[in-house]
Amino acid sequence: MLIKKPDDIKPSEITAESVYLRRREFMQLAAGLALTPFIGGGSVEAKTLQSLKFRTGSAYSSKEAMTDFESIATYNNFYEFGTDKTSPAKYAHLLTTSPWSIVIDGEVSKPGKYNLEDILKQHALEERIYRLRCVERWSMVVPWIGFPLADLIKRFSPTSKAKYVAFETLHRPEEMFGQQRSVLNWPYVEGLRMDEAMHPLTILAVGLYGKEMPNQNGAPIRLVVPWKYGFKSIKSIVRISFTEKQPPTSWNISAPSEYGFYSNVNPQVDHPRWSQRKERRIGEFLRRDTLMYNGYAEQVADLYKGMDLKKHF
Ligand SMILES: Nc1nc2c(c(=O)[nH]1)N[C@H]1C(S)=C(S)[C@@H](COP(=O)(O)O)O[C@H]1N2
Ligand SMILES: [Mo]
Repeated sequence: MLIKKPDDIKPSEITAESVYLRRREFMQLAAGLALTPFIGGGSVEAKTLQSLKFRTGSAYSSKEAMTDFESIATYNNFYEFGTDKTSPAKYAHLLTTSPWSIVIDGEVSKPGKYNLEDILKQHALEERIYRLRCVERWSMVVPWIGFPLADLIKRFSPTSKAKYVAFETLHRPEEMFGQQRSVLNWPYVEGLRMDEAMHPLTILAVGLYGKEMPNQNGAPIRLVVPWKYGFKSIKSIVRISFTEKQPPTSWNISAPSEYGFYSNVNPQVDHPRWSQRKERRIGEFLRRDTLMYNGYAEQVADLYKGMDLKKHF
């Protein structure tokens, strides 16, 4: 996100499925030659995505047209697999997502290391169709499958000292070769204020389009905070910590003048290097006006009452 000046999406960047699949085969071959140690003899086939059971019809879902699956699964930001939009779809299959556990620690009554399967048994899944707005000025509408983060937080009962929730992505450079270069401070970390984390719009997602999460979208479990720029929605989470102090966040560490802790979608606050007033919805030609809080102002504006949003960007 820092390396190239963001540009509009060229149609050539979003390839048709057949082209993409053929190119992926080629890239896997190339990866096999160049990156043999990371493949480790395992299968290089992308995993077959299992269907999930879930409820539909959430009142929080957007009624806008959904972005097609191919675009959602081939135009990604996941720097652990390279900085190009197309790299995650090519290389994320190298990540082993099972078994998976999550460490819950910090200011919490029930700390521990929990198997993801055991956590998921406690939560009914639902579909949430949300707008996602990247700081690079493109947007999508994604039918996520997940459950409210608030439900998980209540289950582990944070102490009264817990003011923030911090999240950490897996650090496994042998499978995430992007972590072999210091593009970012690994592991990727993010955080929310407790009231943001408890907000009913905030979910942990384990799938999209009715199936389990493609690796490139953050399998097996990622955060989705729809009123914030996409980078707050951290992927492939292995740790959730409850803290008294505001936790560090990867993009803020990397470029503090460009990425603040809050990172709410706000067309009135320019990124230092570009305006945030407009966005390109993937698949559309004309740009749209970017909406305050990505269109979720009615639900979330109260959380920021009295805050100077130019200072707390
Ligand atoms: N661990 C991790 N999480 C991440 C990122 C990343 O590079 N690493 N990129 C972020 C950015 S900048 C965006 S826009 C979204 C993209 O999510 P998507 O690829 O599912 O559309 O993931 C976010 N979560
Ligand atoms: Mo992003």
